[in-house]
Amino acid sequence: MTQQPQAKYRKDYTAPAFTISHIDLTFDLNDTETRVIARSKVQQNVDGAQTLTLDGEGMKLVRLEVDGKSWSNYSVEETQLVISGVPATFELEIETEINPEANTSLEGLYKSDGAYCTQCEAEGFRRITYYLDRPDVLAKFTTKVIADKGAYPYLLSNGNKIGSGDLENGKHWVQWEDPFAKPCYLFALVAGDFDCLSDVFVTKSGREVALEIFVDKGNLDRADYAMLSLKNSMKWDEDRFGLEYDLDIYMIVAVDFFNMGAMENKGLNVFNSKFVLANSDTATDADYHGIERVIGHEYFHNWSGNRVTCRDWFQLSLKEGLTVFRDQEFSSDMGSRAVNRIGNVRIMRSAQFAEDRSPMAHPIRPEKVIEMNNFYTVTVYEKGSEVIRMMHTLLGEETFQKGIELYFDRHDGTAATCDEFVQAMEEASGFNLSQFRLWYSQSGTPTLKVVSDYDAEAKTLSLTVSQKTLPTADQAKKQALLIPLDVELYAADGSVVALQRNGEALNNVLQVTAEEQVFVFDNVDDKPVVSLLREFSAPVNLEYDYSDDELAFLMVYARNEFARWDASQMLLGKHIKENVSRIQQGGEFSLPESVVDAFRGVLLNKELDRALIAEVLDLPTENEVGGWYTTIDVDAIHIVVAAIRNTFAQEMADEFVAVYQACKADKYELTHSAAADRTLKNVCLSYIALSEGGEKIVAAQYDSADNMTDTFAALAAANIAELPSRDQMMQSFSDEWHQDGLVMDKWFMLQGTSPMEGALENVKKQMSHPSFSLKNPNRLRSLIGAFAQNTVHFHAKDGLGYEFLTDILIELNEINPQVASRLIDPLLKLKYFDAERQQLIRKQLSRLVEMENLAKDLYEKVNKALEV
Ligand code: B3K
Ligand code: ZN
Repeated sequence: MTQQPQAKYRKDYTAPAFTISHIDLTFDLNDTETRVIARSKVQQNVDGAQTLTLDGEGMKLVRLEVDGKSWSNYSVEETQLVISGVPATFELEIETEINPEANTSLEGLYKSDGAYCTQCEAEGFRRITYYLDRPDVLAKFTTKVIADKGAYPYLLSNGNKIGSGDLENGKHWVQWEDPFAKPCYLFALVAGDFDCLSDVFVTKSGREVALEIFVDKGNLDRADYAMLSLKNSMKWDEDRFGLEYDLDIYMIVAVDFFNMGAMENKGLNVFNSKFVLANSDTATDADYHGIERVIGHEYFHNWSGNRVTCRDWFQLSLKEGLTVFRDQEFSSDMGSRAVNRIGNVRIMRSAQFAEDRSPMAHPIRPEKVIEMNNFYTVTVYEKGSEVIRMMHTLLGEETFQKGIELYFDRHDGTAATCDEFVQAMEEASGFNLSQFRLWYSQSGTPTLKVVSDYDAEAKTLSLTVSQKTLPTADQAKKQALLIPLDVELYAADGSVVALQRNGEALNNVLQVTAEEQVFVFDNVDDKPVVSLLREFSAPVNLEYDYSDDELAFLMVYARNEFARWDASQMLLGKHIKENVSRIQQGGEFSLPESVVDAFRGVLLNKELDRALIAEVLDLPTENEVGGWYTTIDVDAIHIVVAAIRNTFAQEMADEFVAVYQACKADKYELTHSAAADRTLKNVCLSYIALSEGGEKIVAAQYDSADNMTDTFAALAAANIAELPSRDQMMQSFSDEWHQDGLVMDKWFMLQGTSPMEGALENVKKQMSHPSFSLKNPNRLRSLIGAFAQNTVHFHAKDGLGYEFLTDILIELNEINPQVASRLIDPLLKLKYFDAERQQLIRKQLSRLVEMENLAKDLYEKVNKALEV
């Protein structure tokens, strides 16, 4: 390492010395030598400033002019261009040369297969030209793109097209103008040869917006669902948030090489093709759901992110937390609210709670950052959304919307802070959010412990609620938070007991504000069953001493579907924990008949939404279970989760077959209810695969399936049950789909998560499969990322899993540090394993830390992990 990467702190924010109001860009595209001319109008922003320091990396400076004259008073440093003695207002012209073909980091301008595309968030624009690469510098952009007309018939950028023409040598040009001032992270350019799906959306005020989705040639039949989702998003944002689209055109381009899901560049979204392309032969119901979600997410950013952006990157949750909240609400309004909520909560409990326990723990508004790309996390996104959701719960939809309106009115066209968002909510509602603000600065998962006490004589129920947040890697001291706790009481016959105190009706959402607090309810005739933290009303761990009977009761009687599912999870959790300790003490696995019966009751309940039944029967992952322990016993957890799966499979074998048959459809339909049937059918299949005679049913489904959901479910069932026919099915799938990377990702994922003996050797072997490439982030995540979640094999005591991942990280450090930095996460949690495994992980992390050229991304994480 030449120079140690430096951290930046939130507290050090200062306004920029200069701002840029306009920038005119010209790109002359060439694979290895692209020329970029940037003409900017620069103004002094701090009195007396004379030195303009621009960000820039990995490019050649060709020419520098100030007010039309060559300027020599500058110095080029590794990551900056320092221009001295400049006037208060001037025009700056910079010509640079970059090499898109050599750019494997997929940040800045790069080539994805045959097309040029850009990714500028967070700090990628500085790889295109020297600029004030920070979100609080908002400029109006025009962009002229020049390229070979035959190879790149489409030349796209932000805003509206304002001119085009042909040039000599078979080249052509197109010029774009974006009327909205924006930070450079929202800049985009795409050049390529595509098929284009076009449509029109008429906004509520009657404006026509052209919609265009660009896909690789031959993929037009896979773009319809993305288009439908886009139109639904536009309509939904008008109906629910009153927000209308503002340009004449909205473009989406699908590319195969992309580091994340998608990017909300103004008027020109660039998407990972995974979140655009789908038809029933290639995509599962889960893929369709992902497309709807991500198309919505990026569209919603047009207001929450683009019209109002972030003052600095520490405020990232201002746009991401709010936009995740908006996309979650969109998915819930379009489909099943309960199933969507369950999905959100599973992510919180498995991934976000785990992040809070890791060396990378941070509040939703981080205080200290070395590499910004490391902070696009489940904490900033998902917990950020939970924080918005808590405000929604406390204020109610109507008042919340008033706050949103005030926020957008007040901050439109500017770069804002999280504090300003809360301020708008507070002003619009009159609700005091001062204690609530702590959610922005305090990291960690609070534990909410509830003890109930029923007084039969006084007919009162009291709930003693205490909260505690343990120290996290980044923050030792914690304070009491304002925690909304949604509760309901049930009488033995399942009827709801109204919450009241001194003759007054109480709200279901209790406000927990102190370390310990008692809530008393009157007129409770008999000892009730308590339903707590309904809808997961706060991102906390709940501790309450439920009996099996109470949980089984809630699985049937809780009014709210989410609460029923949650009760089933708590019941499973209790028995998983009990069995893990039994196994650790040399005992035998056992599961009471009553637990199986509770689940059987749900399976056979004809009143319930089938998608919800499927969620109840879908066991927590071994990774999620690991998160309940301070020392994770991967082997015991594996034994117990597998034993529960097997017990269910054996004890409910007939019921699974019956429900499987009942859910079968004559023909494929892409509706929420048909998808719910498929989900339940395929959960049944995963159990059927484990019981006698199951293999035949699995094979029959694989052979006769007329859609990818069913094909993949059969393959996954064979994989997890290690059926003898598994290899043959995998082979036939690969024979059919090896040309199609996106479809093969499903196959690679199964290879990565296979429980088979020799799983690691198998993963290594699949890296030479013709469809695999280390340069493609989707392939990497599917095979290598999945293997790192394959707990028993990844954490094998010989340490070879750790060594394998580290070998790959070393290679990726050069190719694509951002993706490497995502893959490393399982190695950061070393302190939760036994001494032997810790030692093995430490050895691998040391290999990384000793590298000469370790990228900032890995540097930040590895060092934090080794400090702990
Ligand atoms: N804003 C982008 C994420 C950019 C990630 C940069 N490493 C996508 C999104 O959240 O919508
Ligand atoms: Zn986002």
